[in-house]
Amino acid sequence: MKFYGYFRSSAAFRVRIAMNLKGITPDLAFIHLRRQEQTSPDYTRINPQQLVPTLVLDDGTALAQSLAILEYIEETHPEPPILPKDPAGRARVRSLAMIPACEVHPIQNLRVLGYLGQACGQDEAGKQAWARHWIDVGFTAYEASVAGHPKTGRFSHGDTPTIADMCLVPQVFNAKRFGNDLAKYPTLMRIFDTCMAHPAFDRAQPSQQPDAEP
Ligand SMILES: N[C@@H](CCC(=O)N[C@@H](CS)C(=O)NCC(=O)O)C(=O)O
Repeated sequence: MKFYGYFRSSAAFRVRIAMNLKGITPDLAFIHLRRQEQTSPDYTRINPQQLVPTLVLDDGTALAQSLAILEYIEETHPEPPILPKDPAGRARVRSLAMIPACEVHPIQNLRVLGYLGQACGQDEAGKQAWARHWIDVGFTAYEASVAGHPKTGRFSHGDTPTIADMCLVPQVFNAKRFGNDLAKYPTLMRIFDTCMAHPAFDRAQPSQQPDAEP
């Protein structure tokens, strides 16, 4: 298998965590997003969405979209599980995962912030305020969903990492970059700290990647 990622990509970070947990060690390819390598003809042939990550299987099948890749990994490498066994638990985990993955990350993505600047005249401060706002909206919902919930454990759901944690943690890294006040989210941050003490999360963080830059 070959994994196309970028050290600072949140979506690639999610998949790196799952691969670390499950002991999957693909070949690595690095797509430099700031240099727009995602729009090159070669990469566009692999991933017409021009986004990372992409996981290319040994038979050449290219899988795009981190949530789809996480589900593929779970189905093909079931141990340790990253989704609960019960349908309601799985639905809760997917629903939590979708807060950062669907409600926050897509609207503070590189190309969206770029468009805000180029087409809407926003300066750097304006773009950062936009990102902080939507992170706050998502994190307020996440905090309310996990704080005091009977299914919340050491992690977002129970005492082992799930897809929800894999989507949450990279979003917290983004929030730190944008300067959000994270003290407003004590349960979310308690879960983040638990995750980052886990080697699978720690080894997946941007600074630990071979293509990391200061
Ligand atoms: N929903 C996609 C999001 C992928 C995505 O937005 N990737 C970002 C990096 S985190 C990217 O490739 N951005 C390139 C760009 O904005 O041009 C997924 O979960 O895989």
